[in-house]
Amino acid sequence: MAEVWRGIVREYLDHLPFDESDRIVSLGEGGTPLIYAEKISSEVGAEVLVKYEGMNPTGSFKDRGMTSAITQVVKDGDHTVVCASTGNTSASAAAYAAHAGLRCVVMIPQGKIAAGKMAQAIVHGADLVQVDGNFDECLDIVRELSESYPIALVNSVNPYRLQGQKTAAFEIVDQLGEAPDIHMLPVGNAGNISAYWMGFKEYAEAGRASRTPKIWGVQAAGAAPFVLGHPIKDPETVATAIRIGKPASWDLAVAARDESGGWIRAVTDEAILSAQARLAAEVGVFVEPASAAPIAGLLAAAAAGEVPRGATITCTVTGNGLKDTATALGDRTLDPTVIPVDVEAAASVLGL
Ligand code: AN7
Repeated sequence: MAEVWRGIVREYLDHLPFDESDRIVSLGEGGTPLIYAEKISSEVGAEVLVKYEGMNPTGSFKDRGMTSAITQVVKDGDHTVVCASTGNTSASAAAYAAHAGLRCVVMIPQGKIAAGKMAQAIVHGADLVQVDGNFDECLDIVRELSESYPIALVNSVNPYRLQGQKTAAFEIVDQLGEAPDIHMLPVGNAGNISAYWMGFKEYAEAGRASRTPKIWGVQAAGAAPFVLGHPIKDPETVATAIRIGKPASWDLAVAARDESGGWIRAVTDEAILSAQARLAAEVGVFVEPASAAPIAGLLAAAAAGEVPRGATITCTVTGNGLKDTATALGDRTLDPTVIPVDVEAAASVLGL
């Protein structure tokens, strides 16, 4: 019988702050595919592989950090968790809290969450509150709430979140048999870039890879505080997941960028949507807009002649496109041609 994936905490227990006796709260997250992107590879002159994190139980990479954060919450004996979110953290927190029998409270920026993500928080039974403000302001509120009330904060400022999320870097090295030359990912609140750098460094120190990759982070042009060098007040982008102006893990992300010899750049919303469409149509991988940012960044770097020929480049595509079908469809409608129950009509409409 084939071995069954047991979720990231059990699979990487030796590298995480838990042991066999802990009650591990898992939905079987991690073990996501690393998929070769053929056309994009030949276009940029490198081997490009996408780490499809939309395959996680709630459809985003957040599940890696949530299994570890909620496991620790249960261990600590807390009964309520809280988070601010642009959508994916709340979907994940709601699901893992439901599994563990905890109350989940969520603060989201009003009107700026993709429908699928909001539906997830609702069906998993979270207490959802919209704030007349942006993500950064929501995070300020939940930080204060968690200081004043017996509620555990499960945003990525909770160190157990990054512990779980670093396992994606382990998987990439396990899948390739070595670290890539370059790893690319979208940057919003900057937890994930920090977690990947920690993961790549730890695996190299443990002798599982002979080197660490350069980290290339990509932001949306209207929400690019790292590119500007300072937090911004009114972030705006079609990629609502990364509509963040005051990233919590600022120093860790800057360290990931600088220690790895990498960079953090910005791409336009137009380039993001175009990269999203290419991933869907050419690679067969449907991602949400934020997840396409690294591909857009890679294409821009290639156009500028900055992609080393033949390099192995892994790109984390962080969330599933099913969460936000409206943005992906654009002005395309859901009304394909209707025919009678008739083979001739089918052949005719297909031009066969
Ligand atoms: C699909 O859910 O911040 O740089 O509250 O959902 O670690 O913040 C989501 C972030 C990239 C950015 N791609 O990761 C939230 C939230 C997707 C995301 C990011 C997010 P970080």
